[in-house]
Amino acid sequence: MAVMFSGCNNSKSPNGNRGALASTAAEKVYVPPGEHDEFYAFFSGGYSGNLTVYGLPSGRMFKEIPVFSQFPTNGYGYSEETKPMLNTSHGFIPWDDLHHPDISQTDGKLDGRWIFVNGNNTPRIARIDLKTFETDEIIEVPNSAGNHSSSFVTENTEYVVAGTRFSVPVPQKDISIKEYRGNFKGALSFIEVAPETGRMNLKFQIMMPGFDYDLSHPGRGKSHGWFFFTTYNTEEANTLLEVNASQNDKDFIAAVNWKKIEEYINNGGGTKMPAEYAHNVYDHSTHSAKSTIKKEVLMVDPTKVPGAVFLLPTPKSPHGCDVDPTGKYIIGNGKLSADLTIHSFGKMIAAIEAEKFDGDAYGIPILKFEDVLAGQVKSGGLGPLHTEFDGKGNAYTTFFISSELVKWNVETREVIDRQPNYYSVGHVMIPGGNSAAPFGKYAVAMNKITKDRYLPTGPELEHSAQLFDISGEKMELLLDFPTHGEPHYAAGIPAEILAPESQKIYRLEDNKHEFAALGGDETRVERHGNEVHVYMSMIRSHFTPDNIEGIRVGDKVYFHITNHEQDFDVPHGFAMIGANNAELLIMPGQTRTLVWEPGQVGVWPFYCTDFCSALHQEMQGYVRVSPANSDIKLSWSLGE
Ligand code: RUQ
Ligand code: CUA
Repeated sequence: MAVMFSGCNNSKSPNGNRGALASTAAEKVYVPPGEHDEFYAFFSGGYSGNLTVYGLPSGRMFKEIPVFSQFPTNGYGYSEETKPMLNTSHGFIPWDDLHHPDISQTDGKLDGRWIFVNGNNTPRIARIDLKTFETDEIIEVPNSAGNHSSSFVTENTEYVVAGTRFSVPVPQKDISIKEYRGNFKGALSFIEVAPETGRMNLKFQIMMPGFDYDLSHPGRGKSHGWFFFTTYNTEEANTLLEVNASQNDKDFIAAVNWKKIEEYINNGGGTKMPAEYAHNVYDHSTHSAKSTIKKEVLMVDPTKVPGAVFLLPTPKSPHGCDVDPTGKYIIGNGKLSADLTIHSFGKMIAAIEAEKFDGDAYGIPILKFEDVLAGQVKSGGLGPLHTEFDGKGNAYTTFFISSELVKWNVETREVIDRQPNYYSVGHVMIPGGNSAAPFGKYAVAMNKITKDRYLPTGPELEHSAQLFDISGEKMELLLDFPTHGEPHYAAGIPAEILAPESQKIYRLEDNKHEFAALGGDETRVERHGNEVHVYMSMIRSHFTPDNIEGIRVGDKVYFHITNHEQDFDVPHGFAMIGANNAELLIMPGQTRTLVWEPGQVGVWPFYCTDFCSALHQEMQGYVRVSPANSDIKLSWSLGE
């Protein structure tokens, strides 16, 4: 018996089954050592503030890209060069809540140049370069709070969009919360993206009624030029929302004709309004970020632009707002509804042209539910949240309450298959699933509750992702893997689009950092009053200079360190005892600066943190710190 039991335990999970896996599942996710995955998947980190990079189908994690949060692993947000990335109108904010990654598109197809992500808490959008996998730009979104319906891009990445989840007084002012109704407003922001550089610019905001704007997606194909936003709390309640914001049988999807608004503002429409927001840009030649505070925004009153904004009644507190690859259908995932609502873009246009309105909300025309409805998926499940597409005419909707992924046909709206999720699924991702051309081979469900799926790790467990093979009629569960932080959405792309472009080093001859020590003779130490600047270089396996004397208590020491390696995958690290920030991890050809304010007299070491050669442990140096009034002269050794 004992032998039998231990045999069982070796081959089965503790609850005695194989989680309904077919025996071929392992083969389908097995990527042999040394071989590469077929897809990159970028998972939002939610409350980690960062983005994680995984391979599919293996589920292996490759990297965590710091975006909105300080990241001691490489010094992002700690080094002088990257601190400006986290600047906002509220000052330095070293954390955010990152929800929805979206990859740039050209002609509705993923082009793999950038990935955009939103910061939910202190409203921001970041752009990450997919050559370097580094955050290149962060723009704050003014007049907003809880930037949740973001950061989705239009068919040619003309715009990346942000919509406020919480309506607030615009401009902000000191008023009673009881005066919410009519006084609080919801700003929808359209941020244009420069086609060559990706540079973001807040082109205009639309001042909408004080609803909660939850998610959004662009039109595509025929509906290109439109953007759709789900709303809830159209009741405009300001207390006990779980009851008071669920009174209306239907909330709305707001349909925004951004081309029309573009035309309006190009003809001088809109009102300039004071607003303070940070725009932070990282420059790869200076290896440094700059933060600028902007002072103005162009505000559009939608009632002044006839034909620009309409409201589509949608049951019942819709969450996800998803547009199919053809652009014909807009799916409202009414999270308190058992049925899924599918609106028809064509019917919407016809109803608008026939001016068949059913009243208005603050002057914005409301269409009739029956006039825009393409149909419903009946009894798909309970608590629909998000829908993704495979490009073969099928949609995949997550149901949070019934904890399942449901496949249905977009045209017939018949349910084809359903698979349980472990447990309580939020988003689902199919590579390219938010584009005109999805790669419908895998779907990844992102689950909120993990419970018994992994070995327990105390009260907090990582969330789980589940990989399905969706190449056949029925979905097949292949793999479970933990994800870091709380993944909301993710974005996937074939590896063959990104991998060949991935950058290997920064060229030293392109390094324009103002404190770079490029040639050997540029390494030196300079004192300007209490400020000391150390121009340092690093290469296997030494720092130049390695020993420094003449530093005093009360000095502010800037270590500007340039990595002279020009080989792929040879970063060096730098850590200084007693420095109250983090290490630096410096890529080949890059310059980074760490500030250290020595508080104690003595001789203090620094060292390289990344095991870079057999003599890595020898990669070290000392700084002699003398009393504040000492007259020991500044000196340094260059290895003689
Ligand atoms: S959310 S689980 Cu996208 Cu932040 Cu729906
Ligand atoms: Cu350089 Cu270890």
